[in-house]
Amino acid sequence: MSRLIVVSNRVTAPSGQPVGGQGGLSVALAEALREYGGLWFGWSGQSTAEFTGHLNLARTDGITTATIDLEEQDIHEYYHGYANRTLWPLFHYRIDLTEYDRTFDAGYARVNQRFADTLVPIIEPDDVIWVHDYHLIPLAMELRKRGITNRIGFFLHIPWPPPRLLTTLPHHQALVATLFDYDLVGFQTGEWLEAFQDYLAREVAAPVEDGSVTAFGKTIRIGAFPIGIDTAAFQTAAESPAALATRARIAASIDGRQMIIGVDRLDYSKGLEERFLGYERFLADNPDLCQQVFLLQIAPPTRGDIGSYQEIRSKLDTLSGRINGAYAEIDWVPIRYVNRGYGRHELAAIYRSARIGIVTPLRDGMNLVAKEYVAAQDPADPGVLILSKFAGAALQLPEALLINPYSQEEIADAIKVGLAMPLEERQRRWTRMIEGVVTDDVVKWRTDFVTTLEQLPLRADTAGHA
Ligand code: GDG
Repeated sequence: MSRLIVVSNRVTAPSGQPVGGQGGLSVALAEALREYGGLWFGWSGQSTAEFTGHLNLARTDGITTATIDLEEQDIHEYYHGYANRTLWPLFHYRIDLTEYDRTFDAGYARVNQRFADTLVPIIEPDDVIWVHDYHLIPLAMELRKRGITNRIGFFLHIPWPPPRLLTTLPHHQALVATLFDYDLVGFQTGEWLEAFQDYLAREVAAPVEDGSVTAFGKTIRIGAFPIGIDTAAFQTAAESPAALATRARIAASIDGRQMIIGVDRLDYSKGLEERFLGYERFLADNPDLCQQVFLLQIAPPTRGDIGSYQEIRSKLDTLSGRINGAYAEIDWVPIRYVNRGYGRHELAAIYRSARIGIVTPLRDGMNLVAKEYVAAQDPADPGVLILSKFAGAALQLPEALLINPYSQEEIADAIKVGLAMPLEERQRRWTRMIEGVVTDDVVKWRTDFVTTLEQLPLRADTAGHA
C-alpha cells in the first residue's frame, strides 16, 4: 500500500482531546493516518518573524506530523483573509459577509507556494497525497509546477456554492482551474457536486461523463464522498466511566426536565441566532411546557480575530441574556449557554442525556454533530434529532425532524413535536438513522476516497507547468 500524505491547513491534536474550535476534521484525519501510515502536513498554528521553510517533525499518538510556521502577514492574508473572510462566507452563501481584497489573493497564493516548497522534498514517488479544504485549493497546481506527478486528491469539507454566487468572486475561473491539477476532487454530497457541475457547464461548457470532467485541457475525476464519524468509538464513549460520571452530573441538574442540546463552533453559518429565536418562539407559544425543558448550548468560540465572528458572539450574548431575563424563574433558566469545549467522552454523555438534539445550520457541508447525537443515543430510549434541511447531513438522515432554520415557527413546532414524540416513533426513526451512521462511517469515507484515488491512472505529464 502506498504511503498517505494528508495536507490540511492546521495539523491538530489527534483523538482524545477537546477539539472545540478546531472542527471535526482533526479526528477523522488522525484515524485515516493511523491506518495508512505516512504523515500529516500543515501549518503549526504558530507564527515566525521570517518564513524559513523549516519543517517541525514530530510523532504523537501514532501519527507523524510535519508542520511549518507562518509569518504574521501570511496568517492575516491567507488564514484570516482569503480563507476565512472570502471563501468561507462565500461558500456558505453569505456574500453579505464576503470580503474581497487583493492582498488576500496574494497571501493565499504565497502560502500555497510555501506549502508546496516545503512539502516537495519529503514526497516519495509512490506517495498518495490527500489535500483538504478551501484553504488549499491551488496546492496541486503549485506541486505540479514543481514536477510532482503523484496522485493528488482534494476533498472539500464545506458546501460548493451555486454558480450565481461563485461568479461574484473576482478571478473565480482561475481558482476553479487550479482544481484541474488534482486527479480526484471530492465533495460531501450530491448537492455540492451538482453545484460544481453547474458552474462548469455554465462558465466553461464542460460536460461531465461517467464521473469525469475535462476542462482547461485536463481531465479529473469528481464525486461525492459523505464524511462520517467514528461511530463505534463514539458509541463506546457514551458508555465509558467518564461519560457515566458526566451523565450522573447532568441527571442531578436536570431535575426531571427534558434537555435540548446544541453543540457548534461559534460560527455564523451554524444558525445559532435563528435557533435561539426559534426556541424563544417555542417558549412564547407554549407557556405550559416552558419549565419542563431547557436548552444547553455549547459553543466554543472560533476565529475570534474576525469581525463577523465578534458580531455573532455579541449577538448571542445579548439574545441569550434577553431570553433568560424574560423567561427565567427563581429555580429555572431556559438557556444554559456555555462558551467552552468539552472532551469527547463528556460530549457523548451530554448528547445521550438530551431528549432533543438541535442542529440548525443555515448551510453546512455535512455536520458531524447530527451524526454524533444519533450515535450516542440509548437504543431503548433514543432522543429526537431536529436537523436543518440545509446541512449536507439532511440528505443522509431524512428520518430526523427536518426544518427550515430561517423559520422560527418550524423550529418551535419541531421542538414541541420532539418533546411529545412517543417512544415507538422515536425508536423507529432512530433505528433508520443509526443504520446510516454505522454504515457510512469515517472509515468508509476515507477508504472510498483513498481507494478511488489510488486506482486512477497516473497523469501522463504535468504539461504546461514546466
Ligand atoms: C467542517 C464542515 C463538516 C464541537 N464542540 C466540541 C466538539 N466539537 C466537535 C463536534 C464535531 C466537530 O467539532 C464539529 O464538526 P461539524 O461537522 O459539526 O462542523 P465544522 O467544524 O464546521 O466542520 C462540516 C466537517 O468539516 C467535517 O467534514 O461536517 O460541514 O463545516 O465533531 O463534536 N468536540 C469536543 N468538545 C466540544 O466542546 N470534544
